[in-house]
Amino acid sequence: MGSVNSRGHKAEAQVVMMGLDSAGKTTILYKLKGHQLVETLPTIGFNVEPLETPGHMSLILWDVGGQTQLRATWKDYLEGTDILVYVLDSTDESRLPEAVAELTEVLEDPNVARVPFLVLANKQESPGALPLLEIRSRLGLERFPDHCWELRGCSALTGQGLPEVLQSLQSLLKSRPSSRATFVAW
Ligand code: G3D
Repeated sequence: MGSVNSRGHKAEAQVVMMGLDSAGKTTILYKLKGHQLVETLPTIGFNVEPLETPGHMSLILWDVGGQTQLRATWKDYLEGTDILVYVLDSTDESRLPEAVAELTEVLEDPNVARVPFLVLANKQESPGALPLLEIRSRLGLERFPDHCWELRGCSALTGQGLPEVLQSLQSLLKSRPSSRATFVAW
């Protein structure tokens, strides 16, 4: 996955964004691109966009469809991944165990061994959103000591927390392949 430059290195970092359907992945992708109004349809396959971090690091961000029948294809996107972004719907408490189980399965794939990951607790502006501390404890991310990770709250609807997402991607890219865990509060 991704283009290779003349020195045999990938020209841009490959960032793969996954999560259950309706978590807000496509909205996040296009909000990060600077689009104000985003009308989304369920993603069949993937959306992909180039992005740049504040420190001028170039990324290719893949938004992979999260409907149940598409999750079997997630592993096809993992080879060559530099960072995994996993989006949660903070208002969907009933599907949080399912989301955690799917994340665990992804992180067990050998293609993402030691790959840093960023968990985005989206829809934090919603009155029904679970607080970040609660989400943190339910995720149990300490189970993955071989990965450098961050957890962030955000709202793709209001844009709150999205500039910090780009900063996190930049710092996680720089951190590779360290295994330090980081927690960033909403
Ligand atoms: P997906 O790509 O993960 O499947 P989408 O998710 O980006 O298609 O978003 C699913 C629904 O959640 C959309 O609403 C979208 O507007 C909404 N959404 C995305 N981000 C946020 C957020 O931060 N806050 C709130 N409140 N809603 C959000 P519809 O109504 O079109 O299904």
